[in-house]
Amino acid sequence: MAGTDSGNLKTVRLWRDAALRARKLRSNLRQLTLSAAGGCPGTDQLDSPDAPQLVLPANIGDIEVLNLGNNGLEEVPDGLGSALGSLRVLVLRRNRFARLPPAVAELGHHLTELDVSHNRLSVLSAEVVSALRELRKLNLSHNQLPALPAQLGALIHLEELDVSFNRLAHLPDSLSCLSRLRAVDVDHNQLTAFPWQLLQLAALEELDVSSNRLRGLPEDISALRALKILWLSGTELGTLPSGFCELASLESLMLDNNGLQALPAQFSRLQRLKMLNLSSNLLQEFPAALLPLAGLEELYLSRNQLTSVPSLISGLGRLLTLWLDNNRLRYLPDSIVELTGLEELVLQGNQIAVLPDNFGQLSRVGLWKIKDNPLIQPPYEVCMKGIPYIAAYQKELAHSQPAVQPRLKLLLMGYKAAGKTLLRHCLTEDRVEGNQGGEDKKSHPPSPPPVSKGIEVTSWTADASRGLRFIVYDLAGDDSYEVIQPFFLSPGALYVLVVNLATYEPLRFPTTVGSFLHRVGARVPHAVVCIVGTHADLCGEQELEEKCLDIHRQIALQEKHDAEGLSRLAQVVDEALARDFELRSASPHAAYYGVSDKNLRRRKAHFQYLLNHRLQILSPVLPVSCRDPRQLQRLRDKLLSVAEHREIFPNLHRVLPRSWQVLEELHFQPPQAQRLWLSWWDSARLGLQAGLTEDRLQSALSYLHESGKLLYFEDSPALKEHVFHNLSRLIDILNVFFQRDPSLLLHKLLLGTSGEGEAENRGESSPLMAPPAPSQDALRATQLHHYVEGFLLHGLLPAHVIRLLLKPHIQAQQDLQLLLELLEKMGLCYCLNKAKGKPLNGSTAWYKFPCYVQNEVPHAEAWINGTNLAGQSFVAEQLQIEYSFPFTFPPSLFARYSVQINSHVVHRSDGKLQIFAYRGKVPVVVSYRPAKGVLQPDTLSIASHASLPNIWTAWQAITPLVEELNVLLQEWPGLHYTVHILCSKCLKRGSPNPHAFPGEMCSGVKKQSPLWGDGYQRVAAKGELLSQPRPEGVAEIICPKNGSERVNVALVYPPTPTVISPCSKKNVGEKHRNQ
Ligand SMILES: Nc1nc2c(ncn2[C@@H]2O[C@H](COP(=O)(O)OP(=O)(O)OP(=O)(O)O)[C@@H](O)[C@H]2O)c(=O)[nH]1
Ligand SMILES: [Mg+2]
Repeated sequence: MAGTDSGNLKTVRLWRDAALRARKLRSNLRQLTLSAAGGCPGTDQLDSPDAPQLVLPANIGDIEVLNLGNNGLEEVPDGLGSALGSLRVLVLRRNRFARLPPAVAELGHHLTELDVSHNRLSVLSAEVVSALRELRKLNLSHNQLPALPAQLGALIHLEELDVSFNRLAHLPDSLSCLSRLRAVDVDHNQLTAFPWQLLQLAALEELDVSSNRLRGLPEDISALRALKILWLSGTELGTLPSGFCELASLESLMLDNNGLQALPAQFSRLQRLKMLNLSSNLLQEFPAALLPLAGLEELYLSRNQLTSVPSLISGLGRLLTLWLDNNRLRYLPDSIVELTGLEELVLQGNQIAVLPDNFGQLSRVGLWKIKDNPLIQPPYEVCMKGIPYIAAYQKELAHSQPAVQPRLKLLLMGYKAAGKTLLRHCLTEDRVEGNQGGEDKKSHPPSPPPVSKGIEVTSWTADASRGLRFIVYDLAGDDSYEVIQPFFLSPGALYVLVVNLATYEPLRFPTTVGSFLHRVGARVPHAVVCIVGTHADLCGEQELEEKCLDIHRQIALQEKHDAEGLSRLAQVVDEALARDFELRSASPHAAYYGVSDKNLRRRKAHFQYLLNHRLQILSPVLPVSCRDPRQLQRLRDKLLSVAEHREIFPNLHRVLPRSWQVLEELHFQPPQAQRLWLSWWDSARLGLQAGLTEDRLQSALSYLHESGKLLYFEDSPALKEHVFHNLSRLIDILNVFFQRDPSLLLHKLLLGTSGEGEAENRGESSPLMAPPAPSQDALRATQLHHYVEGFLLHGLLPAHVIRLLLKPHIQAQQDLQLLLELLEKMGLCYCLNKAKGKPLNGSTAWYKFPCYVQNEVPHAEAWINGTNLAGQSFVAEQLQIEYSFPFTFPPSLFARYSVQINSHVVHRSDGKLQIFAYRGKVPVVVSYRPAKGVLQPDTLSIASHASLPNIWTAWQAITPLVEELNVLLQEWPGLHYTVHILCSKCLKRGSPNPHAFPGEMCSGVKKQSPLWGDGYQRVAAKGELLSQPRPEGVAEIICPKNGSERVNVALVYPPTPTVISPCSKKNVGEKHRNQ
């Protein structure tokens, strides 16, 4: 198979040819295009038993160009041969001809062009072929021809011949007589050697032999001296003969996918080469023979095994395009910056740590890909932003004093009571007591608190001599924190998964280890994880060994299972890609029915990404007892040695601009240090003080986020306006809402009321640990108790009770308001009774925290129409988009999503697994169905219904919700999920297993754009839903679950684009910032 690049290039060429052809035809020929009734054939027409009939109009004797393409014809219209005395060009492409229509022979003495591509020809009649003596161009591609007749040799005027995508194993000998042939396409056939007949064609300028198993080229290929364009992608060449280097006219050469390990030395004689594709070969060294090819403009060397690029590459001064992705490059030569004409530079998937100085000189580069390199200098986040940012960074570095500041974010995760907090105390305290003293000691009590305080962040100077610090995030294990935990998982951190070995048993692996690994992997692909087993002192020696081994074994099994699952999915995509798009679109039974090649390739790339970015789990399990100082010391040493690994944690070893350090210091100085968060503008002002302009501030903040010092959600449209530098205060506040203990909550409320009117207790000591409040009015206590119950059962709290809860943390009413807005933005709660943007006019605002909702089903009254989607039959048509999550479902996703949709719906009623609501007057249902075993994955679906003529209202209702979900899912780049549109007929029938049309379906045969892509390019996916036209000329689509049943196309495709989605928060943010 030709590679992706060759696919792209080929497409470009095809387009160019088509455009030229069309222009030529338009210029001065009399043309006629005829279509069968019903327009172009869609899926349904292809399957219909009756072939359409065409009738030729009268008086067409002077027509020179006749286009009968795209009509599903099996026979040409009657009288074709006799009626068209002047016909020169006949287009029969995309029909159903099984043989060349005999009538075509009658046109032979004047026909110069014949296009019968994309038909079902399996044989060519010698008689018809030999009649076409005047032909200049013949297109027979995309048929099923096993051979060509010898009579082809009689078409002595033939200049262009396209027989690609057939089943040819040989070419007829007579082909060698066609001395005027200028362009030949025999790609995608079953040739087993380079056809000698072609060597006789001295006029040949363009030749495509790709995707045949040639296994080598003849030495006398040198005979093709006129050849300008040669495509040899995927032909298993292995080596090139030296005669190849005599093809001195070559301008474009595709040699990708050929197992080439080297090029012949004389290759440099191909001095006219402008485009060379050597991707997907086995080159270990950059071929020296390329360096003298001074005219090269495009050079593709993707997917080889190159370890370096010679500095003489600067001699290729005309290069516009240079692709070096997916090699093993560790650095680039300094001279690469001299290639100032470069417009495309692709370096993704190498081992590059440092970019040369003055890299910013490559300012013309528009297509820039650098992902998946262990970049240190400039830092990864700068490189990702593009060449102008690199230029700015390098300029800045040159003017500032670099300072090294090793610091690493360390996250302790694990099931509740795994021993995280004690481990944190022991790891950090002993050290402090040992030799350093200072800040850390003061911030920790000598022994851990009896009750979990929730999430905590502390700083731990692990190696004073190097100044190495860990910022330790202790993520409480209780389920209630699941909804906020993901905010703290970020790339570039060290993850420590803590397991209680005393209580561990093999059956508990999924809950205590497996699910945590899945969560981290979904949020932070490629994260580095180390597994620590605590409570070793409570286990016998053999028990310890067995348990550690079991964890190790089960991790390996889980990894294998996931990787195999992904590979299988990738294989299905490959198989679908190997089939032609039209074949795929012809049968609703086919996998990826109707999905465009582009979408499939995107999906394939996503699977590849997931497979290449598995977690990096450092084995084996490290057992430790918090009672044994020696074991603790061993663990400390281990963590330090992991952190020291340059390849694993490049961040820790990089040199940072002085201004970044100043920025950090400024954030933590009074008065701003006291504030809960800073707005982007506040932060930008500090940046200016540090000498950082706004454009460069982003990189500095991303760095501070990754190294754990603050939280800055660059990718979240809702949160990127804030910089959370006061971590401990923010976390204290978040903890207040997620400590599910009723007595603690009540205690806090009583404390809050006791403070009313008194001097405010603003001490730093936790209210949790404070002594019980003085006696309260019993009535008041009962009332508060009632609120606590309502909160824990339904997630409901009125604003004034929230104020009581937050009393120790909040100064003014205004702060409370800001904080509530923040909680809404974070997707933790929403205001029940506040209309969008309107004040409450004095009434109490009630807040709902969906993660607390306990009732299984929403209150049925809200679903006034009395419909349910559980399987009854309906009068209305059902629309249901289903997201399914075969590997893992982020535990907090449904709760977060419940909040995200609030601005789009009214009259909602929430259950633990379902939300009933309305978009205007149209009902919508959002349902989460947890997995039931391996065969039925977790699903999240969005549904609505309406009568068929009004089905657009249902689309309008669910579209913003779908978009909202796509936005949310971007927070989990390592998550695999699929999107489907369930068959409305099946739903109506109450089928327990309705057919699922692929969500990235594209519209029929003509348009190849995606309905909405899922997975990889999620940003692109967003919004495509509404911008997607339905396939023209297709009214119904067959539902394969029930053979002949047809579903109205309006139930599978959204209507023509009419509505702009209201959910572009990103734009709102941008606008705000630009003000
Ligand atoms: N014997 C023994 N007890 C331990 C060890 N590590 C932790 N513990 C005890 O186990 C209990 C739970 O430990 P924590 O550190 O609070 O657990 P955690 O993982 O922080 O729990 P959450 O914060 O609720 O998720 C405490 O009583 C600890 O004293 C250990 O290595 N040996
Ligand atoms: Mg804890």
